[in-house]
Amino acid sequence: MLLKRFEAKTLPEAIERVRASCGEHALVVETRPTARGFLVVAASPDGEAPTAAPTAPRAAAPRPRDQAGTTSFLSKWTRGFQPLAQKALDFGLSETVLRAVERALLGTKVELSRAGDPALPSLASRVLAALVHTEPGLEDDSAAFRTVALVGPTGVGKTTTLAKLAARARDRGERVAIVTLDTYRMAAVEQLRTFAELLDVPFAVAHDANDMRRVLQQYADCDRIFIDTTGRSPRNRERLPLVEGTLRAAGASTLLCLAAGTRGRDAQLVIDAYEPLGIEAVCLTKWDETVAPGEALAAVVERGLPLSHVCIGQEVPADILAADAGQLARAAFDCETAEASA
Ligand SMILES: Nc1nc2c(ncn2[C@@H]2O[C@H](COP(=O)(O)OP(=O)(O)OP(=O)(O)O)[C@@H](O)[C@H]2O)c(=O)[nH]1
Ligand SMILES: [Mg+2]
Repeated sequence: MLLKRFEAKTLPEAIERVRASCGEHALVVETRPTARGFLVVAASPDGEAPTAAPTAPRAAAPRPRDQAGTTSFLSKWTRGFQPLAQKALDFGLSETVLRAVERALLGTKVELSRAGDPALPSLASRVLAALVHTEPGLEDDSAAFRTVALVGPTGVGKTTTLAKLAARARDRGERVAIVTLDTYRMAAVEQLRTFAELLDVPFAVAHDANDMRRVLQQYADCDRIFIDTTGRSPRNRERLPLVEGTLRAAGASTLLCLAAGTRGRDAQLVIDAYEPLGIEAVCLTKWDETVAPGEALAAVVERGLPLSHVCIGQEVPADILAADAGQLARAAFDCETAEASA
């Protein structure tokens, strides 16, 4: 069984899509409002052919009774799922995401009432991987990411990530240009100019929306234009409308850089702060600096945002990987080291 995600403007529309795709006994794992309407995560029960029957999908299956009858912390989970849940919690994954995975597993043939089903870890990883959306648009020729702005809190690695992405694009044979809006921090322009020189790609500074339009015309023949922005505390939204206007003028897609070690609530705060810009994808940076990247990862998953890359060090351009949902999910359940897994 694989989880599928259904988004629509209204909940009834989303449920209708679930019904059409997963059938009358669809297992609804999660429903929640999103910026664009409603998201429903659901799956067809094993072996059931999808139908378009007009009855409502049933709610998620109840958890089997905890046979141990204990009230300990771990009894929150089915016995079979407990060891995996513990690993994933150590990794930082949220209970919300884990609960969704466990519920989805209840609709499968895997044994959850006792520990040790050998099929469980790989199936759980597959279910979690289905919840992790990835965005390959920065690595292929999709027009959506032709002009991309890197945004995020101070010091998360926006400029470094931009340099890594620009180098990868250039190495694929794309004509690349770099523009910066960051004239706020001292030496920010020089930092990026140096990267641009090392990469041998054109570089410009834009001070406002008019500047940005002019610069983009100048780079009209480029395949990819990367825009760097000033780091902002997520609690200071004052200058955001200005950046928003300039990025809209550029028609830029927004890549949110979020440090992988950010705690869950703070990650939600960052996402809230940058949501007005319209976040097209998230890059988890500094994966190498944390032992619990799951909190930031869970925040991204819970908000239904796609993940584009994971950054694993300071080296440009080597320390960046395209996000791989399967590998991230296996890392969460296996507690592999970041370098080996991301
Ligand atoms: N360990 C590690 N360090 C990183 C990573 N990405 C960037 N850094 C380092 O983090 C520091 C800040 O990186 P910048 O790219 O300047 O961050 P920024 O978000 O552009 O910073 P501001 O423009 O000041 O907001 C630098 O020392 C980078 O080398 C990463 O994935 N892992
Ligand atoms: Mg910077």
